[in-house]
Amino acid sequence: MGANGAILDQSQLTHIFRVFDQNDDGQISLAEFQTGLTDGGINVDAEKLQLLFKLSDTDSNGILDKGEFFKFFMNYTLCQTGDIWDLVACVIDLNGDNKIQEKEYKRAASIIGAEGLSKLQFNKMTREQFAAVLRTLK
Ligand SMILES: [Ca+2]
Ligand SMILES: [Ca+2]
Repeated sequence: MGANGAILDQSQLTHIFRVFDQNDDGQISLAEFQTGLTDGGINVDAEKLQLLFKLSDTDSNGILDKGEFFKFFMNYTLCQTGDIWDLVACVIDLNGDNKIQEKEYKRAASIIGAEGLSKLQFNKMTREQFAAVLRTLK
């Protein structure tokens, strides 16, 4: 797929943000996130949506602000052709370089659950390799 085809501009992202932000408080709650994505046609269970939300909430304050949501939605747009674990791996790859650095890996492990992930030998996996690992955990 063409890299440019999936890029959304600021006004499109703002529009999508408003659609998700049902109570119009300028923040996306977990419930708004789940409703927005489910209404948008994503077909995964609430638990995985919660995982996506936590991974997207980079300052861990329990809500997504505009910046966090825009980042998530750009990843969503770019990665939705794969399965849910490709999308999760995209969200984990915070700097978007297609590799999972140790910092990104540690954050993911703390959110996903360290028991599964800590057994792995971490060695700068690519995003695709990481998605494959995530699939084996569930
Ligand atoms: Ca809201
Ligand atoms: Ca946040």
